[in-house]
Amino acid sequence: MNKQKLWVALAVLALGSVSIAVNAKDVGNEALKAGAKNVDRKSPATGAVFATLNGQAPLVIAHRGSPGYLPDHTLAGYARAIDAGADFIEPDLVSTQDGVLIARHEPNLKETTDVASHPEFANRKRKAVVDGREEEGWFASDFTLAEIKTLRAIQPMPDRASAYNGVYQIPTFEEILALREQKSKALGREIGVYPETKHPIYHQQLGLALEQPLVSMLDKFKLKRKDAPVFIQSFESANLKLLRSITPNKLVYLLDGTAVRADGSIDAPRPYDFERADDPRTYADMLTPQGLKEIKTFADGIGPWKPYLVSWQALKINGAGQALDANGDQKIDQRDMAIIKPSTVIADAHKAGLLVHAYTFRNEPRFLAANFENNPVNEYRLFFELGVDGVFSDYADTALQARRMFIANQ
Ligand SMILES: [Ca+2]
Ligand SMILES: [Ca+2]
Repeated sequence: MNKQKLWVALAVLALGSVSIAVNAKDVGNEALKAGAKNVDRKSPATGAVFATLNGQAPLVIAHRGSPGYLPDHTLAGYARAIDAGADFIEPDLVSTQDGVLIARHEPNLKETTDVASHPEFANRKRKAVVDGREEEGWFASDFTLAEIKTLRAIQPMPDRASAYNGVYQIPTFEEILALREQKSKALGREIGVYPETKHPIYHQQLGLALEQPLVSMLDKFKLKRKDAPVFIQSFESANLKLLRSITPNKLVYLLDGTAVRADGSIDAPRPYDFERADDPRTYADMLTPQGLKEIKTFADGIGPWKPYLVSWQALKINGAGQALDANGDQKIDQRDMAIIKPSTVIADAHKAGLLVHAYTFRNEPRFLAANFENNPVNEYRLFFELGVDGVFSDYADTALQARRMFIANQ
């Protein structure tokens, strides 16, 4: 079935209440071919074989360390990714009560630490509003670093190995930079660090702003310079603009999405700083050529959610246009989706002079569209062909293997 026929089928379907299944290969392989065909792999700047902004090989960024194998954001996880060959390690930063930057994906410690099993902290459990949304748990800003150090990291994803739960401490940003320095010396290569300021406005409101402590710590390790192997990332542009005024480090604007609809369109939220400032624009608005031009005034690159580059549509939908279980495994996930033709975001961003580092690449089949046939290497290959400048991966080893294969097959 060609794409036009698929759309007709979906349109007809929307009127009735029956469901329809289409073959992932019919839809996705067409998209894969379109991706490869539309890209001139040779960089006009360097004549190199990559269609990246600078013509160099795409970076492998060890997203949260090695979360596919060890609990997120642990020194052991970062070290494992470095030993596998990752170019960058990626700590998410939140603040303790005493103003120390630690690596956690959320200010709420509930999902990624064993805090719930510490009776001495039972009375710290409370509700808090993070970026306008109320949640309950234990919040890093209620704990001193000394108290945080009595906790241990746990794996938040139930289908990933839990064998190392309770083993590792929560690292500080300082410890991570020390590890980076030591490993760079030992391995004879400069390992990059890619810190993310989590919920910048939330931290500013607590009187625990992340920006200055982050820059001061980079300075302490002689990394406060434009050519340092550092990218600072944020989902808010307001604090990137602030960072621009206090450090020469390279900055990356992250662009989030809420969901991909069954038809492949993306439900794009507003950045929290835009919400606060009554700016009506969404992340999708910032990915137009005009939005990208604006981003270039305060950042060196963008970190978009993957579907903004290559989206997907449901292989089977119901009369209400909702995705159904297409492969019959009683679950609805990526395996029930087929990728569609790539967007022009990478080309548009490159035209604006911006790097494109896409997130998040994962090995588990439930995160892989049907066309990739349960093989994450196929997904990396498509994004490398499209000219992505870097990939945030939960499995740096697989991303590196995919990069080696991509280079070998040139
Ligand atoms: Ca992150
Ligand atoms: Ca399914």
